[in-house]
Amino acid sequence: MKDHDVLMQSFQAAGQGQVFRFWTDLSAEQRTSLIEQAREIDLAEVARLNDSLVLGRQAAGVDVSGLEPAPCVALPEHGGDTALWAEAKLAGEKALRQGKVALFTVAGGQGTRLGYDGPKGTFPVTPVTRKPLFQVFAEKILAAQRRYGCELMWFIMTSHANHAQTLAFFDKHRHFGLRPEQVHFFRQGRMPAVDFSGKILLEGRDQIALSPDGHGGSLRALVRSGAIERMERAGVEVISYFQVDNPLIRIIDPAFIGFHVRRGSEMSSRMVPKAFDKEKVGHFCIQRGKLVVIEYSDMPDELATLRHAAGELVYNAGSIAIHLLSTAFVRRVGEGGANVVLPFHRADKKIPTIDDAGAPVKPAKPNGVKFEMFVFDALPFARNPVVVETRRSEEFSPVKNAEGVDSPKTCSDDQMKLFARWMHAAGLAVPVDDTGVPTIRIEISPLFAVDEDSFAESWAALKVKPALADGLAL
Ligand code: UD2
Repeated sequence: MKDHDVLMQSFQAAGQGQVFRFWTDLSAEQRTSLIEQAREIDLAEVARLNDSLVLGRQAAGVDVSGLEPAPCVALPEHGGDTALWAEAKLAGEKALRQGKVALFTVAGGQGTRLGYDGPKGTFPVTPVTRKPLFQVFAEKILAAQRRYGCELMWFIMTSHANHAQTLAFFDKHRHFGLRPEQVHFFRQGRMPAVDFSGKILLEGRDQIALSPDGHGGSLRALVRSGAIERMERAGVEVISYFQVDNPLIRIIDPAFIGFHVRRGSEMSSRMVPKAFDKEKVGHFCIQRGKLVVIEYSDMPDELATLRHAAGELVYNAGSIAIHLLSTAFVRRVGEGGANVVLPFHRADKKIPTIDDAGAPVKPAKPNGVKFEMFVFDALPFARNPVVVETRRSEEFSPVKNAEGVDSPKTCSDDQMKLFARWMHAAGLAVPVDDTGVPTIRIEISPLFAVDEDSFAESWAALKVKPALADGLAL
């Protein structure tokens, strides 16, 4: 029997034979493509997920029992120990100089909310020169390499949908000054969507409805793609994990790295106090002794809004999806031993499909379920996880929506506010409105400065200082 007959039979046996119901109509090429897609599917995994998440044999929803607020390392201005912060910074700088740190961007999302046609990392994000997100990160890497005298490996996880475009973009822009060999791309895994009775959906006669398996899928993709092995061979011990949508992020922060290393942590996280009660960020909590993140959509309102007598929020630690992971931990979780399996989450969606005649169906309401893993679900498996506070204004302003909160406009304003603060600290008079947004357009490349101190240094070193009158791009 041919290989594909065996595969088709296994689908029949699993009650998923409908995937091949147009087989006789397909060309040889279409058949090969359908077989390749089918090979990506782990039928036992789908059966397990159907049982637990779709057919309702397990209580639906995330367990929110027994929650307590998680302890965090506070910033010095919020009572954190200044000496500890200084020691952490030194330890992080040492790890960087020793080449123990690599960067990892998850860029496999579909960016639907932004309505931008292209990989999100190619979105022009800076206020004056409209640099794309990928370039901002590349320049931060170049700046860190200069400062720490090391070469940093950068891993970028793409999706099937945006992989080729992402690679072409880096080629076209000559990797923004990085060596092509230090930038590594790999695609994340996909999961099939099922209807409400657990049947895998077709998107076309020769196309299974497959979609990215969530940023939590990055851990197994790091292992399966060989990225972890590459890191191990290069002596990398710490992976700086970040999302593609946030240009403010300090992707190489020695103090954060230092806390992670000194605590012997396997997975560390950045937190900001929530901006308002129901901000759309995860909540760091302790649940039966383990650190967990409860996503905003799962957090009961009464907990999200609960306040201490003095008025401050009890569950105030917001997750901004910035983590450090140890290489050994990613290998352990990514390989998925019996005791370290990341759960899948169910998302009911409108999934374009076809009817029995093969005609396209655009559903008006959710018609099926997608399965996704979240990276923060690895936290309960991590030894000594540490949560470190950061300043929102210096680290977090994602581009998610076309308008309103977390939009290109708010992100551009936040970048300019930050640059204006550096400039004010260096004694420059930048005109700002009452919210701190400069009234002239300014932009500072990471190659010029990455913080207040480096700005002061670079500015002092400029022989000819540019005028500020109409704006400034350094
Ligand atoms: C995420 C967090 C939220 C908060 C917020 C901060 C989840 C579920 N929630 O919300 O708690 O920290 O970020 O910005 O994570 N991605 C992939 N592959 C996928 C799916 C996503 O690479 O299959 C990437 C995507 O490209 C992006 C990141 O993961 O860089 C976040 O994805 P999102 O925008 O869907 O997450 P969001 O805004 O719901």
